[in-house]
Amino acid sequence: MKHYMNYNFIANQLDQAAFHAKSIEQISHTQALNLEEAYAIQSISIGKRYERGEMKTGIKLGFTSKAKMEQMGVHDMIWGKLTSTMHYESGSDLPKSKFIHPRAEPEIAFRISKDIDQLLSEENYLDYIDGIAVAIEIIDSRFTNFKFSLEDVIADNCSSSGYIVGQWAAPTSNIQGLKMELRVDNTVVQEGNSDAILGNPLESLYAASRLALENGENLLTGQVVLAGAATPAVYIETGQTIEASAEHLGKVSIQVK
Ligand code: OOG
Ligand code: MG
Repeated sequence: MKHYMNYNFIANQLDQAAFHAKSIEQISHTQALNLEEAYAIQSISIGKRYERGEMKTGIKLGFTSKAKMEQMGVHDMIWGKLTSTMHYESGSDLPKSKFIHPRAEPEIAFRISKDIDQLLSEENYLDYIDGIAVAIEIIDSRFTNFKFSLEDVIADNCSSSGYIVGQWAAPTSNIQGLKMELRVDNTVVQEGNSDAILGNPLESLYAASRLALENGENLLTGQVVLAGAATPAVYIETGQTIEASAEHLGKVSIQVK
């Protein structure tokens, strides 16, 4: 019980930091957490969003590419939840004031067409997915200076704060070896390849199904899986237009207002 109270306190701090766009000190500076505790805090913290009426819209994987692991100095795959208030339409405005120090990164998204009730693999994923798209993820660590340990960032719902999905394509299109780019005001600021994501972004989808099943986390029809960034993330500023593209899948963009 004592532990639970403590988790709740931290979960509330993280939730309020996100809600008010005000950073907090890293948890690991004052308290040691293990991975299990970090995910428990994440779950309580996101529960507070659900209580306010936000709905779960999917899950995101993080650190599925070497580029991201190296940028952030961590070494393991992580996962967090996406909610309805994190979703922005392509071409719309992203209000910078809702974020602390947002960064953008180019991703691949999958749309679920049938509630996931088994491990996905090459053999069965087409029964569960009806769309693949290029996406922008907006990450915004709730920790000062965007600095964290693996456990910190997990407790913080893996920095999830926004996502924008491009036009859905049929899931049969090959998504290996796609050139991916991130542009700020039409200048390429990051270039990568979809293979940077676990060798093939589909591996991220399979991992998402495994993590969801292992953790009793539903992945339901209409929800989205973000596979993780193919390149390091970049800080974004008011006035900028941010665009991500993936060969064959097209483009997606947002204006920072
Ligand atoms: C954590 C989130 C990582 C990704 O795509 O690798 C992530 C962070 O970098 O703040 O979303
Ligand atoms: Mg990401």
